[in-house]
Amino acid sequence: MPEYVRILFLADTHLGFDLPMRPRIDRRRRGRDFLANYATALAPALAGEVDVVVHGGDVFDRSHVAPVIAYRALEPLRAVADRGVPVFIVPGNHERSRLPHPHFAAHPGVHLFDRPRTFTVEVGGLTLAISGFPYERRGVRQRFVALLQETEWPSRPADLRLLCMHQCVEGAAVGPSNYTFTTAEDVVRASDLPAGFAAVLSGHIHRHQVLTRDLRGAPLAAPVLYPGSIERTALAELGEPKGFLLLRLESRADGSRCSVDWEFRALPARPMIRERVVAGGGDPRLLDEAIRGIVAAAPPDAVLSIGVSGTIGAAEWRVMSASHIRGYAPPTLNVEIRILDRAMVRRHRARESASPPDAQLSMW
Ligand SMILES: [Mn+2]
Repeated sequence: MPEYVRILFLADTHLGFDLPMRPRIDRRRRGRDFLANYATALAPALAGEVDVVVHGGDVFDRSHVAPVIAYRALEPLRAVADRGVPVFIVPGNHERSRLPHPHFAAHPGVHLFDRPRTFTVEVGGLTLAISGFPYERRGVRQRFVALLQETEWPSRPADLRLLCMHQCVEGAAVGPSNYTFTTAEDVVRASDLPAGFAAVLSGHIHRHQVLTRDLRGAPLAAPVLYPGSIERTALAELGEPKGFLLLRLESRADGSRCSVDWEFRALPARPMIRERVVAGGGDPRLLDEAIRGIVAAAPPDAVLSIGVSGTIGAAEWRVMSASHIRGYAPPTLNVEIRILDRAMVRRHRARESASPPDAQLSMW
């Protein structure tokens, strides 16, 4: 019997993102990329290459989703469980700490952290205890120690233990400026992580990272692993590799702390490009040409975000409308126009509120 456990850990799949049920217009939907990456990420589990699957939360992009989206998200997890691979799900903040349509996941091998609790499974002769709790939205910093206690983890005999959650931990970093979470109410203190867990598996932070030390450089009681999101959900993730984690936990012969190895498996992520143009100068053709130039230079499968500043009149709004840009942009491209001056947008919305939505500024 091998004395190790192989775990597939994915999180922040945000299914339902840009996936309208009745699209008004036919264009490339980023939601399909998320579904494709979700299937790719789960493939090793369906192929029998892992012993356990953990979803670290934000399965869905929203707390209310159409049944067909819930089915497409949860049925694959049931299929994994049907192969004899137990599945554990942490509800995240995007599903408001509870999974919608949970009946699609109903299977004796699918375990949901609907409250703080500890599940125990036998894998390859080892007893694996998996503790966790759903996303805590009110002051996890204050509540963390109590939540852990509510899982009753120390009272469950086990060879290996994991903690699963969907939270920020002190030291986690995001965004182009490398913003690092420190002492806010929604950040778990590194020193509150107890000894006894082989690893902490967490969703919520969309950049893949592994924390092994606190902000002062002291080693953590257990590594905190973030697989990150399976595709880029926002401009803040521009340039970040996307994927999931394969873990191998091995218990040491002397019964001391076990060893944890991890491998990041990359998933295809569409190129995300951020550009800026300045409107104004009295001739809307200049803005039209500037946007056309950016579109022409972008790879055809890019997710393009164009920030517009300057003076925007009626003619400028027309050249930035979704219907106008759709007229020349490749259908495989996603274009978003961001108006950097909020007051300009408010005035425009007030003026245009009676016109059909397609004539208004749209994100697409
Ligand atoms: Mn998320």
